[in-house]
Amino acid sequence: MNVRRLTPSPRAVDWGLFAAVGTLLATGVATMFTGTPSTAWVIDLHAIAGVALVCLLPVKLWRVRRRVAPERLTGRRALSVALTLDAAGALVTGVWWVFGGSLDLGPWGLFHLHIALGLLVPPLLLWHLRYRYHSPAEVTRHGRRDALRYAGLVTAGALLWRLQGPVNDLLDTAGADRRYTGSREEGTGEGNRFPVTSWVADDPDPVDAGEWQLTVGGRVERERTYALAELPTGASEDAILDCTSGWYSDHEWRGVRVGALLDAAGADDAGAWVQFRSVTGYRWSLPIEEARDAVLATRVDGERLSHGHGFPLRLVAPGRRGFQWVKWVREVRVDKRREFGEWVAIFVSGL
Ligand SMILES: Nc1nc2c(c(=O)[nH]1)N[C@H]1C(S)=C(S)[C@@H](COP(=O)(O)O)O[C@H]1N2
Ligand SMILES: [Mo]
Repeated sequence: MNVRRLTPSPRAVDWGLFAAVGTLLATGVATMFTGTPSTAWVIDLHAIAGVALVCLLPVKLWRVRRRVAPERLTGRRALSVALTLDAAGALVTGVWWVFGGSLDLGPWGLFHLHIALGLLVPPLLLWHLRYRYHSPAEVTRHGRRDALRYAGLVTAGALLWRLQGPVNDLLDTAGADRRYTGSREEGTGEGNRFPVTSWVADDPDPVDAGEWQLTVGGRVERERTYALAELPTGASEDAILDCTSGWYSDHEWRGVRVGALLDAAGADDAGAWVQFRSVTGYRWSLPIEEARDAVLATRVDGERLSHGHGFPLRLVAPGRRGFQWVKWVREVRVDKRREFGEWVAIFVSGL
């Protein structure tokens, strides 16, 4: 078989690279919100676009190989080299993760490195395109044949992605226990012994349980406050905490059902969102129907929550990614609209 017959025309390769990077960025960011199996296709698409990139990058490098000879290296070409190395790094770390790799980078690991390298590709690519842009009209000359080649490439990508599961199982790698989100299991069922993850240095002093109070307010008939001992903590929920930094942990959480708190305070009919606020300013909202089913936990697998895991009270939001499980909650607020500022708060609350 002649590889060149399978290879899209040069401009189509360039546009394919662009489309692959765009897809990888969009799906990579979207995985932040994939917490239920119905969203598994987002990661599938991410992986398939990754395979496409693995196939297209060598084609492109072969075509331009003479331009990057050391004696012909200019500033712009150095940028192209940096882009290539970064993209290759993102691919290698992604594939390595799938097959169970790990890396100890202090507070960070292989998955963080993958995210960092991946996020750097789009800006480098846009910068590169400022100098090396060609009109998409040039693609259409070979349009039909290129479309077929791409259909073949995507199919091959999907098949390869299907194969990684059996390969991981066969080799019994650490990648074999990955959830469909890409996360790997840690400390399931072992009480507080699972990773403590705070995002952007959100690291308050231990909360004094004697002074701490929970307020239920906003659009409610009667604002309520509770001391820790007053909370009606009879609810239990088995739920998986799945952090976007690549681990998950399944536990039995015990505490108070949010719906019970809303009923006691008399949530207003106009209330559509419920916001959970931490003592640190970190906060997140859920639609009110979903919030009613969520639990504010004081215990994990029968143990009192440790400080790192959010003592005295942390949100357990089944089906949501970990960053939405607010720790050290001190306020539940019912509102008509969602507060836009929480998107900022989750990044800066620790500063
Ligand atoms: N107040 C507050 N809550 C937070 C965070 C934070 O930084 N501050 N980190 C979130 C993230 S990213 C995750 S994955 C989970 C981690 O919970 P754990 O530390 O108990 O494992 O808490 C979430 N809740
Ligand atoms: Mo997280």
